[in-house]
Amino acid sequence: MISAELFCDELEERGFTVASGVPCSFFGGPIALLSRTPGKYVPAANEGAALATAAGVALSGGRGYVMLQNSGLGNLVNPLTSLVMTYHIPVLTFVSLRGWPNPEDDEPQHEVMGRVTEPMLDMLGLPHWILRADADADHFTGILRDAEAALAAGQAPFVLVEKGAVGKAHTVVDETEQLRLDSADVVRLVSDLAAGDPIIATTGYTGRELFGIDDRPRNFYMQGSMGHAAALALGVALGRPSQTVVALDGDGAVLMHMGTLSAIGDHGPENLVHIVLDNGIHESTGGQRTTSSGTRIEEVALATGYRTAFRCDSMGRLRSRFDAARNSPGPHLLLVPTARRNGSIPPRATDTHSPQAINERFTTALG
Ligand SMILES: Cc1ncc(C[n+]2csc(CCOP(=O)(O)OP(=O)(O)O)c2C)c(N)n1
Repeated sequence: MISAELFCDELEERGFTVASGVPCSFFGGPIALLSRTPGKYVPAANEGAALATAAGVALSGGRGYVMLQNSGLGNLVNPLTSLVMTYHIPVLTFVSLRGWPNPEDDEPQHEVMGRVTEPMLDMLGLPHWILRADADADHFTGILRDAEAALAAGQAPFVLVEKGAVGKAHTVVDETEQLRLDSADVVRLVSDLAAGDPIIATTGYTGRELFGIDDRPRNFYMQGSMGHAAALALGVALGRPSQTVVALDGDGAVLMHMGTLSAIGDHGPENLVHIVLDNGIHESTGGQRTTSSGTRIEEVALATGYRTAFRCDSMGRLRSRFDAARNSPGPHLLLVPTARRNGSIPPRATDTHSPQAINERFTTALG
């Protein structure tokens, strides 16, 4: 393992002064270190935007790099092929290797990408190296030398990062106290109030919390596919117009594919209630900050055409707004500021149910 300090310092010494990305816990150390200095790390909405930002840094004469989880490689491929490769813009990309080398050691949503990450880069003709868990400083600097040669040759080099290859660093927590609710209390209340309604829960801790609190067949735990819970709920709502459908989302996930708010606002499903647990961080990957503190997601929802959108900073308000939303035409958005979780996080739904079983029992429960 190399330390997070060494990772960041070696890149900075080579002139890579700006990083961008979407967090994976594998990069928790470097992101925590870089985030201590304003301007060094840009928390991107999605992986494609991270790549484009780093490409912009390169166009301006600087050097940028990107860090992402391989589950987000699909989000990156479009600007990779159309922008970085086509315009020959030198950007260095680090991709974590989830679901690899043994997919059984990881969650099921990582199985396919674990298997195809390297072949995908081969197909695209991109040079790549693996930073192994037992790599030392010499190995890392050797990879960086090779990557720099590839950049100089107009290629887009990738470094694939094994679990444990880069060390951790202490995350500085923003303690600015807003009125924030306990997310488990919120999920419990929503699950109670939603009674027989289907709930589509976003990836990470939120779905786990719902599973731990109240595992019912009408819950769809969306492990992976970050940012698409609301779009999935939109589809379900369209297929079941007489049934209230609840999307239980996270701020990082909403920001990742914020255009979906516009699609929902435009389409106007009357039976959709979209709840966003806004803790201001990507908590499931270690607590890296999102940009939600500067973005009024509920106001964006209203601006796109949601019928109502409210910030609910008390349990009483959430209860009354949820009841009102269920009983009046939507789409509705309820944004709930939630606190960083403390205590243990419930297990993943897929430790108990296979993804296919989650699908089948959800479909059966919908009738
Ligand atoms: C496309 C993609 N990029 C990155 C990830 C890794 N990832 C899993 S959960 C998560 C954080 C989600 O943040 P948020 O929606 O705010 O929920 P929280 O973790 O705070 O509950 C990330 C970045 C992923 N699963 N998919």
